[in-house]
Amino acid sequence: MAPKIGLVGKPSVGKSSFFNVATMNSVPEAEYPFTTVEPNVGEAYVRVECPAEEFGKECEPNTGFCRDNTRYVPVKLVDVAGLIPGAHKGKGLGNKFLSDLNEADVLVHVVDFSGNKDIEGEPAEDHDPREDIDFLEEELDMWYVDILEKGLNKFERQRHDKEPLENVLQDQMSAMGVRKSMVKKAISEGDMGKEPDRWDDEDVKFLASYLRKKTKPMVIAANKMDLEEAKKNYREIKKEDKYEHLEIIPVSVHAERALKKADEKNAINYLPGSKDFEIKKDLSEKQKKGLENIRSFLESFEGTGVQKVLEKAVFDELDLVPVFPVGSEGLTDKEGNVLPDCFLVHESITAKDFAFKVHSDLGENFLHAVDKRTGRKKGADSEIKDGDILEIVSTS
Ligand SMILES: Nc1nc2c(ncn2[C@@H]2O[C@H](COP(=O)(O)OP(=O)(O)OP(=O)(O)O)[C@@H](O)[C@H]2O)c(=O)[nH]1
Ligand SMILES: [Mg+2]
Repeated sequence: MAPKIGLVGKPSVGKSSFFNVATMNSVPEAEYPFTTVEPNVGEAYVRVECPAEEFGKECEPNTGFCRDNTRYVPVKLVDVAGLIPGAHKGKGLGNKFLSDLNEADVLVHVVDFSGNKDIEGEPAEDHDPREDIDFLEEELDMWYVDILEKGLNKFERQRHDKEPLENVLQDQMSAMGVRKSMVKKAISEGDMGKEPDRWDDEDVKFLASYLRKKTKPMVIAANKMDLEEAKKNYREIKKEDKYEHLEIIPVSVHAERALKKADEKNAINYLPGSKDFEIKKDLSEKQKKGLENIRSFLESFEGTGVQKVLEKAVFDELDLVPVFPVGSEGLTDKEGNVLPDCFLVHESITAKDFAFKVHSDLGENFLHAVDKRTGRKKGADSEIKDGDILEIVSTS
């Protein structure tokens, strides 16, 4: 199962533009707020080093693609409607669409760093992006509070069942990925006691916020960095202690789009995520100037930021690593395709957990795995490693 990344933020910050450029779609994007109402779901990619070259081979991916020895592995991207302050009380489009993000494993908060839009996405001057960073966390917390309260009410109503609180809450919030262990840990860290009828609003908010941060870790995409105002805001905010704990990645969706288009037209050679590109065709002076501007942007910010945001989310926030399952013959599957699959799995899983991810039959009938680099056997409990190529040997 590919990890799912949700794009959130106030209207007109470039969520749909980010979605389009990362998934090569063309959903509507526009200057006015609430351009998006229904969610868009698409396939984006994260980069992984392809191991085929180590063996003097070329890979044949079932999903995604490979370019210059870099494997682009699919992840799911979801673009939803804009969110404004007070959404949890029904403002704007309210927060009903947040349920479209229930299953998101990680969020990307797209922020317009230029300050050219107010908090509701209407044109403005000198709007402070700090406000956007702050309000969004509050709205997400309130979304969790609403659902948590439903769970607490249920717990009160069913007291006679003697079902532990963490079980009731895990049930109520399962769509969001809340687990019993998280509820227990939050309650102990918040030092709030185990009797919800004694909790005040602050306790409930603490628990909601804790669960939100655990189940929806977040990366901030500081978008529109091609504009001077955005660069200025970024430099200032980066220096502030208050925002030190956040992953803020400078992004220009427009720069990424220009490069991808030029690459498609064979005018340049650009690999998504790279810090540079090569001009292949004779271009007009104007075109060259435009591209040179983008080149200096790439130098300053180490790329356009689009790939970096996706990869921060998948590799740093979710701690996923690539593992390549193959059959018994060399590096191929039964059909003879070289390194056909790449799974993104949590770095702490075992060889047997991995077998279950590939196929439940392989997990149930697991004997051992074989590390295809060394030929050594790996037992059920041995941890998988970043970039492993594994054959699963089972009785089935
Ligand atoms: N300068 C600049 N403008 C951008 C960039 N990315 C998006 N925009 C512009 O921002 C505006 C809003 O873009 P959308 O992608 O529709 O924004 P959204 O966040 O999906 O908005 P809603 O669907 O209304 O919530 C459009 O005019 C885009 O062209 C960027 O990297 N740089
Ligand atoms: Mg949109």
